[in-house]
Amino acid sequence: MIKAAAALAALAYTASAVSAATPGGSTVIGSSKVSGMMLFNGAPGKVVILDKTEGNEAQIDGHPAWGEEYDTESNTSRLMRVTTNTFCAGGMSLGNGTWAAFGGNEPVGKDGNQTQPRFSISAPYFDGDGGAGARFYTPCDDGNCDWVEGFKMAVRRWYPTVETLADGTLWIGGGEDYGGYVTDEGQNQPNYEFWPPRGNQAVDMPFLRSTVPVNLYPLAWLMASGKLFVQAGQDAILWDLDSASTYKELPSTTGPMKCYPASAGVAMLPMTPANNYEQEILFCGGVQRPLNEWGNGGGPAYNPLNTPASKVCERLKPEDDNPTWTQDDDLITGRSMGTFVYLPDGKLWFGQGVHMGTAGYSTQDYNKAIGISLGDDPDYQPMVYDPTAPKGSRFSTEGLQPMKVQRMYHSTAILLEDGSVLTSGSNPNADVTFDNAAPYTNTEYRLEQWYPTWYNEARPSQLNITQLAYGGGNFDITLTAKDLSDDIGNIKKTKVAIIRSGFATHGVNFGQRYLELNSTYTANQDGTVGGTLHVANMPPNANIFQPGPAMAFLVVNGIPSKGQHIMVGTGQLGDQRVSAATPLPASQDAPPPQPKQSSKNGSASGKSSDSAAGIVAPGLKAAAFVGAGALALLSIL
Ligand SMILES: [Cu+2]
Repeated sequence: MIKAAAALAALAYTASAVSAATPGGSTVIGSSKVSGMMLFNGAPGKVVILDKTEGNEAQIDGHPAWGEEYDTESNTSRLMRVTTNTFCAGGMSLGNGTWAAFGGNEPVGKDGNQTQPRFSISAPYFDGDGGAGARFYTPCDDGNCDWVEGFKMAVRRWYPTVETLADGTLWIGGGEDYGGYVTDEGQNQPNYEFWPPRGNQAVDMPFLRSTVPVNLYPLAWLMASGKLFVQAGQDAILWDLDSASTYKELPSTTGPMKCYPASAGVAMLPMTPANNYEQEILFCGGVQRPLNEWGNGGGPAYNPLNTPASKVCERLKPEDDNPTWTQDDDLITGRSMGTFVYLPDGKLWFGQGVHMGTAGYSTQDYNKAIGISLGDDPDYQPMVYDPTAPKGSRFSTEGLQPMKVQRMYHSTAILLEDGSVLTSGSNPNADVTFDNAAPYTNTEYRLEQWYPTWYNEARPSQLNITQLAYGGGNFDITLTAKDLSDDIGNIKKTKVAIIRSGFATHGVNFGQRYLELNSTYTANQDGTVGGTLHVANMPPNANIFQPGPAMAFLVVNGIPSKGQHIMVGTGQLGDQRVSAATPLPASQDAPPPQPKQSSKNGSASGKSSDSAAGIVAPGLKAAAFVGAGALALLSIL
């Protein structure tokens, strides 16, 4: 009897150990049907995965599938219709909630070979030319919406970067006509264009000519002034989009190469009231080799598999009066293709990638065991980076277990609503491959979810906001004793974080931003634990955090609520109706404990006790996320 009970208990323990989330650990939650070369969080509980054209087993419309929407709560998915070759596209969300994926490759057959005749849509994959492709997806409620194709950019772009602008339209820059390890002058695209198109012509950008050969997926962020910061090779500029000219040449770094295929991990550091929304970019890892060794489209002029990836982290404030590259803490282990993902608490998860070599693949004789991969020795150990920690202690692996699945070339990671990180992909092969001698270089479909150390803590209530304006009125959030973990002291440690998780591909989550809203508080004056958080709208400058979809988290003492999908801005392209910010009331602490007395009339901060609600600027309608996002594709043409 006792024995049976013990056996049962052991069984129960095993079962829960398998299914439960281990803080600091991870779980393989299922498998995608297409390999996760591109990944974004498009709607509550739903991520979209895009692959390149290849021989996935899952079929749609008589050809292999290359797109999928995966439900992270039910672990079910539906295939999506993507027919033009998305290898290696770039993408981002527009200010109206539509997602876009631009560029890629010509039609290919098996093993990525050109179709015969070239550019024909033919067996076995029946894919179309994605070189200048522009594809759009607007999330909807009914599980039926899909990619809409048939639009074209002005030029072909393989490896383009996409950044949202202050009016919610897109900047699409760089890339090359056809694939290659690095850019060749013959097929470089030293230019950019907009979507919706402005005159249907690419605008010349000399910086993308002078940075050949290491300028694919140029690293670009819109800055508070409206200038575009662009980094490629070891150089950097601020670009004036209005005059279409270089506004300022920034110092070059002597540190590692950061652009693809060196593929450093990059992120704009969280913008907070405490740092006055200062914009600082962090670059970690990559590969340090002289410019003349990067070779050409066919492959590198050195053997990357013998080259350890860099540990070096550098920061730059592009709009400082005198911007300088400053050394940050080293990565704990060197990394190419490492990926930063914001966590709602204001720290950054860093994972994925390899210790040796670079992104990309090419047929060489370096190491046949790993097929054609130019990177090796995957790093399974995630780190957490705390930008506010004292120097010397910013990276930590404390309490973090190694991940289970390698994430080499063509892998991705994205933030989920519950504050965990979903990782997908890895496929350093020209086509679906299961027979490399080193199995970790085979095509990978497993999805693995990583859990922050606070994952199982009691969480504050989810916010009930749907839309945020730029400036204008403030709104109140009622904080219960439960939200504050029964400790009134936590009201001082409460914030609202807005995160755009962005469009993940090739080790970069394009468009990723973190902004803490300005806030003050009024603690309950009656001695009970609770109060009101007074929260400002977005700062009155759409360059700081561009319009479009994002998630909002209530964070109390470092523990976040579940993320609420919201719309930042009007939900439409064009003028975002920026207005001056209304000052917040001064914070009011709880009175010091008094001798007990009757307090029938003593309750009350006098603040609204409504549940949290987003207040938007006058003239804006608070719209549900899907409502704001579901607009006719016509409006972006
Ligand atoms: Cu690629």
